Amino acid sequence: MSTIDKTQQDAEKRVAALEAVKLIKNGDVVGLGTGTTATFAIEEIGKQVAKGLKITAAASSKRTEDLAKSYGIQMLDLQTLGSIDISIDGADEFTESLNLIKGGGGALFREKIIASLSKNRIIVTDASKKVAQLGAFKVPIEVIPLALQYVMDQVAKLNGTSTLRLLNQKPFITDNGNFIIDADFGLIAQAEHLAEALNQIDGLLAHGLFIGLTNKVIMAGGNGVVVFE
Ligand code: ABF
Repeated sequence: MSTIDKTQQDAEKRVAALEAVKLIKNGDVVGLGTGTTATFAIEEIGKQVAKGLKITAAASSKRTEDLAKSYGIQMLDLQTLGSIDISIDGADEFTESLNLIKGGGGALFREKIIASLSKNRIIVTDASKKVAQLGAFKVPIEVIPLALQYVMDQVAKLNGTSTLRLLNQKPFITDNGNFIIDADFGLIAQAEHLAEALNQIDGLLAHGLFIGLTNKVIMAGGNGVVVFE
């Protein structure tokens, strides 16, 4: 991607994020996503908090938690949280039926818990994330390390090709101390079925197919903001 394209994409991410932050009300418990688009939202929430917006929040990753704290946002412990009013997070791919692939940043497990706890789940994206069918982006899968080979073998039975995610030539380690495999299933004809099949694999903590976990996608593109709901 050229610098101009990247600048344009960042501008779109910011527009979408700011639009989502308008949905937050005083008193809300807010779920904070991870990634560059969610970061634009967190920065804006920080500005609104400085101006007097009263909210509390829960983070989908350590880096989001640190960022939110740096903006003076009051953070809650996810462990004891029974409900979240609104969450704002990014995605790697989405369809008009509001199915997603998430987890490119490696925070998919907590992102899924945040989405599951949330009454209003908002996804913010630039126009590049919209697809007719999920699957060009590989499906991130968080795996308990000792089950790595077992999970990769089960993924292969579902016609997926697994690649262990690396960082500096070592396995990428999630906030939960686990590995990520990126699984290539090709274009996914029936995402619901694949998600269900992956859910059955022991040792697989979470996968990046988010089915029925989104109320609204706010996408900003060259023609302005488009909302899918
Ligand atoms: C998180 O950040 C992830 O689930 C997704 O992988 C990624 C989106 O990235 P970005 O907002 O940086 O494009 O929401």
